[in-house]
Amino acid sequence: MEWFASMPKVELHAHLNGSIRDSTLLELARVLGEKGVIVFTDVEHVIMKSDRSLHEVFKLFDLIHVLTTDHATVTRITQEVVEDFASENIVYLELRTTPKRNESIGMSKRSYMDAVVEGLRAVSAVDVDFASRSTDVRRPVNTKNMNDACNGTRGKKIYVRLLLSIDRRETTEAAMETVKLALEMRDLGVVGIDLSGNPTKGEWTTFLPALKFAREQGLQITLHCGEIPNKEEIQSMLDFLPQRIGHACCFEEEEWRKLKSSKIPVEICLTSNIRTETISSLDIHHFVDLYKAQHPLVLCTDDSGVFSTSVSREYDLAASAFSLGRREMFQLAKSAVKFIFANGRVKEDLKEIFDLAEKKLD
Ligand code: 6MZ
Repeated sequence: MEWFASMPKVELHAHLNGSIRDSTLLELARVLGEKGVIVFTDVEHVIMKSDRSLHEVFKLFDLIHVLTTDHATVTRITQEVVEDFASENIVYLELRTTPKRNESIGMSKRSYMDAVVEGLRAVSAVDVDFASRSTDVRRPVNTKNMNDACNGTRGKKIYVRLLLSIDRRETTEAAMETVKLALEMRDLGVVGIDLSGNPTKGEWTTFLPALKFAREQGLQITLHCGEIPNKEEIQSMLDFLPQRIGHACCFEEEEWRKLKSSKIPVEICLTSNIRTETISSLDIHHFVDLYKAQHPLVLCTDDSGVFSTSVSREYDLAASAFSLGRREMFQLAKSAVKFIFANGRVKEDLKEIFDLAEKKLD
């Protein structure tokens, strides 16, 4: 674990509201309990429960969203989530979140996102690079100011880019609004669009117009794909050729063939898949087959708070479950740089970070 924590890593599939510290959720619940908005003891039990079905996970998200409604809390959780990832040597983070409207407290999708950006600005434990297209100029990597990987020194700098999520409960219009917001916020580090939410809800065709528009405008796209069996949807998603997909659990032969020939990178979330019982055990996880086929893969947490995990834990888990050595795990982490949505300048910087760390491997 220690070793994986000290190695530089990239996180490409992390939902903001799924990555909140338990201690923060409990504190927020206590305050709302004192105000009489919720019954703290009921909520405490739900937050601390360790195994949840996929259905229960989405019920938990509805509760988390009650706890994190206001702008100040959104700012706070963003700051904490970035600090937590930086503390385990994540050198590049793509953080995704669903812009939310809540008229009763004057929150629009834009003001929600402004609160997220405020959270990035509030981080002081590390240097956060989160913008922008206008600074797309290659700068020399400052080795002193960079994560000194593999010697235990904690991170000093993290690149953060944002993905705006479309929730599967949303309408075509709401999805389009999210895409327009993403375009408006490109200079604030927004690089793409994610389609997520309860996979038993909504129809793929509802989101297609917004996703096509996003692509035409040059945004990158990642889709939650195959969290439940749905052959028709999985095939349509693969035919759309997104830049990445998340999960890819409930595929059949034909979909595996399509995926492999398309070479669409897959964001793999081991603990999430096991905890939600989407995959029954690690020894039959599709990681093995995709890894052997040299299909582009990246290990991610999904919801580090909800599933009590971290990127380092996911690497540790993969290494022991699939008998992979440190070098192989390092190469896996390094290869993720190819699949990030940020521009060439960031990719070059990250390559340099990984090359330097590689020289220090035993
Ligand atoms: C699908 C998921 C997810 O956007 O409020 N989300 N969607 N599958 C998953 N795997 C278990 N985990 C999280 O973060 C929480 C939201 O992310 C999506 C859900 O829409 C959830 O409400 P934000 O920051």
